[in-house]
Amino acid sequence: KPAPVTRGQSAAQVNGYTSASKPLVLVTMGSDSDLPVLKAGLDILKKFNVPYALDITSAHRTPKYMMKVADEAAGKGIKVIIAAAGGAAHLPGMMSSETPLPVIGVPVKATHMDGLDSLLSIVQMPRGVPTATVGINNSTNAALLAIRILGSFMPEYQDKMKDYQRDMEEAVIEKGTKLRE
Ligand code: RP5
Repeated sequence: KPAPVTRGQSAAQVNGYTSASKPLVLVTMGSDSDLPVLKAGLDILKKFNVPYALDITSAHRTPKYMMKVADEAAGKGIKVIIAAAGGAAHLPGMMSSETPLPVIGVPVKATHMDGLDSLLSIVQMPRGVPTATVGINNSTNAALLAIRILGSFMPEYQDKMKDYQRDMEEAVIEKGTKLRE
């Protein structure tokens, strides 16, 4: 559970997540209530030593700011945007409409519709405005996909991804071995 936030601090800072000075990935969300869902993905970015920036850009509450952030991201050296939102989750698609960068949407389970509303809001984009979509609350896969994209032109991330996949494979094989014993 995230630690309580006091005046002058952001939930991200309180929980040990701070923006890097030269980020490659922008992780943004519709509300700081989405932050607990993003924690697993942020941990993956940290594990792979990916510099990231954090922000809150609501498609509905801060539409002008959201578009500004999307518009400026590529010029600031960002290579991939991860955008999490729940309910009428327009954030990833709207950011995708304003940037040439790949945008990965994380549907957040935030309403009585269990995240299906968020999933469909993000995945059903019109032709011409692609927005990658991971499973509901699956910020882990959003981070891993972002790292794979970085790995396509930064060999060090591709090497780390191969190590991650090998470790995952070994862990599953080991579990199976124990079951067969
Ligand atoms: C969305 O509305 C946010 O992404 C969040 O998932 C949901 C609820 O936001 P809060 O009312 O908790 O701020 O825009």
